Amino acid sequence: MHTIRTQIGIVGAGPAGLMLGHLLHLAGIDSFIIENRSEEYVIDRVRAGVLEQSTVDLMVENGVGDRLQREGMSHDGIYINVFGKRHRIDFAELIGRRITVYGQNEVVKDLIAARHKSGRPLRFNVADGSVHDLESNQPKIRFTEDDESHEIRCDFIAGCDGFHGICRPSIPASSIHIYERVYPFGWLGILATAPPSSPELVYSRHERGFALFSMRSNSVTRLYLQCAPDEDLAKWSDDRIWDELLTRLRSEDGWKPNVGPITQKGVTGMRSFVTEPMRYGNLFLAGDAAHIVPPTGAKGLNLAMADIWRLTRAIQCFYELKSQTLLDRYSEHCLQRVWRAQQFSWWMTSLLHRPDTANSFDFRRQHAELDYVTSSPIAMMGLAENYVGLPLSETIPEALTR
Ligand code: RFL
Ligand code: PHB
Repeated sequence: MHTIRTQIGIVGAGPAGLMLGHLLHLAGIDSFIIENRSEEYVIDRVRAGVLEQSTVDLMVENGVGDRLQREGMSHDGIYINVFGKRHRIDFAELIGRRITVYGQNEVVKDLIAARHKSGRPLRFNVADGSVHDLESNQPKIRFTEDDESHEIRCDFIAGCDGFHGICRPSIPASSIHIYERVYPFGWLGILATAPPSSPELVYSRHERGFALFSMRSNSVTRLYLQCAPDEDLAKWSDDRIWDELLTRLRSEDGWKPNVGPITQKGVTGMRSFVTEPMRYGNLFLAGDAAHIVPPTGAKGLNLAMADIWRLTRAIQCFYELKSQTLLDRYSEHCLQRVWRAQQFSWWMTSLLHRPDTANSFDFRRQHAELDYVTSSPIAMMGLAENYVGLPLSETIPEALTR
């Protein structure tokens, strides 16, 4: 067995693991990142598109935001299409902040480039990952690479390995509490080569169910349809997908998405999920490894970045000030934001989807809520404040802010 010594062992090279590795590098702290997929797979995985201002600021302030600033699309608001009528929610006017549309795969690409540039280790295609001695002062990660066994000995392990990773399941069930809700629907998502026909996102509640219009660039449109959680993609020809998208998104003012060749399609189930606490011994969970939100609020990646910002500060505080305080409060600090995003994501989901089992009361109630949120400036302000997200703020020991 080949032994590796580092300060922080990171499992997972998604946005959370890569950003943690980058921020630690800037702070002069050593880390070793392992990822069980290939570099190409991680970069090509199509996921999030909406970045909160705080995520953009974190990337720019830490030297990984150049391309984001050049190519990211700044949006002042969104549209909500209520049974064919489009309403605009103007974030910039309501609360003076905006969002940026920049694909998660671009974020990952930029972070991988920064990692390669740093010269610090990032290993793709590893197998048999496992974590050990989590309660000790020297937790360990074991993995195999090219049939050779390795053991990483570190001070802390960051479990950044997403919802299906190995870190969370390595915590004894009696030491964590899981809060979960699984929704009775999913999203069928596509990428199409078609110029976006609206400069801003359109969330649509149609009689036949939810649909979302988003984008990735001036020539690529990203679209989603509410479907069954186990929807069989084979039953969806490109023509059927476009028919359904056009039906659900078209609005009375004549707006509809541009149609073009579909280059990627997939189905995603939807769940709300929280692990408490986000720590066991010297294993710290971050991002999707600790919590999942339904994508309607566009919060998952942003929450992952907020966790990483906190975890970096806590680790810095440990090495620079010999203080465990922020590590001890990591979970509590993260969970405040996590639960707020959970509430918002659940609310956006229930506001905009066609419930499977709705009775006529539920339908009328949802309609009244949609009316309220698209007509009252106060209700719009609540949506806007949550959608663009809160700034990252926290009491950080003064020595670390200098
Ligand atoms: P990730 O991205 O899942 O990365 C985890 C990484 O760990 C690797 N891994 C392992 N590595 C080593 N050993 C093992 N045993 C391992 N097991 C797993 C995995 O291969 C992977 O590379 O988690 P992370 O870093 O926490 O990032 C979270 C985000 O990916 C996620 O929250 C977002 O994609 C959610 N999301 C959205 N978030 C937003 O903020 N804004 C959005 O607009 C938005 N839209 C979306 C979304 C997610 C979606 N899907 C597909 C779930 C839209 C969709 C459709
Ligand atoms: C996306 O562009 O992929 C996207 C946008 C908004 C969401 C979810 C996903 O709420």
